[in-house]
Amino acid sequence: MRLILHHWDTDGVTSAAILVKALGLEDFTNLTAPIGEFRFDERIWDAIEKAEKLYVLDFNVPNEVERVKVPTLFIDHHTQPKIENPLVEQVNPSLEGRHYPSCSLVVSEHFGLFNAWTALGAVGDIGERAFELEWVDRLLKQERLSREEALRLVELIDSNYIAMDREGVEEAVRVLLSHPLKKLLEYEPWVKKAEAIRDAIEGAVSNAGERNGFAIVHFESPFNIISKVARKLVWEMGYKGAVVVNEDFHGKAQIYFRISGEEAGRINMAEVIERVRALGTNAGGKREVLGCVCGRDKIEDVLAIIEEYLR
Ligand SMILES: [Mn+2]
Repeated sequence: MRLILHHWDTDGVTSAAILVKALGLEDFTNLTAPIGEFRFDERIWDAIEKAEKLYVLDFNVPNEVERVKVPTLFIDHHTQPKIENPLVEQVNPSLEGRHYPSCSLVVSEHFGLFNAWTALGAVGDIGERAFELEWVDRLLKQERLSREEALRLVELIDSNYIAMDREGVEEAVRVLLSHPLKKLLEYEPWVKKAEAIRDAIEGAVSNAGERNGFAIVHFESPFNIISKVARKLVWEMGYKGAVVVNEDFHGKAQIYFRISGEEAGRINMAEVIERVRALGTNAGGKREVLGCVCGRDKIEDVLAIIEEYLR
């Protein structure tokens, strides 16, 4: 059995479809990891045991790949160490200091098969900036896809993982292989998921309260939309920052704190992250962002810290 493990996003799904088509695989299994977790779970390790050949695409898990005991082709574009496992052929231009916008392009170059899937992988990973790349434009034109249609297809394919639908992500590879892209613009399971996600984002944003120019939003949703809600509030609606709380994300709490570039000169986010982490939460982020997953009983404590910085 040929086993393909791929990232859950559009770049991972298109990379898998390109590989299947390039190799003319009739009989294959494709799996993705538990969404949001960069590791192989038991389901994946069980499948690897039955596999005669493994492909790992756009999924940056060098430590897991070091442990596999079957011949493996590991294609990626993320920065990662050189793999020592002799069973693994690692194809990654970043090892030679060359940065690729998507794994789909690495897969296409490796097999010499380029189509609109290659372009969609790049649109998925770097957004509208992909349209500045000559080859993206050319491959989309060849399939008579406009930029808007390409962005919409990425939204539709990504709706599977944003809805935390692991099975949906895995099915997406066969859906791509069996439909022309134009038809997929109306593929109902994806259109419905994308619609539900848009509604959930709109609903959260429209419930925003305000304090000292910062938006404060509480909602409950099984969708992983918290970063999109915060971006919308700060980038599109002009708040100085946003405190967003998903009070029930599969039984846990998600808390997200995003500030504008201007506020980042005033608020020491590294310090906020440090203090939130000291509560025993799983927190991380960068200069303008704090993201945190914790027990629902910790919400009040985390918010108490964040509120000290909203003055
Ligand atoms: Mn990628």
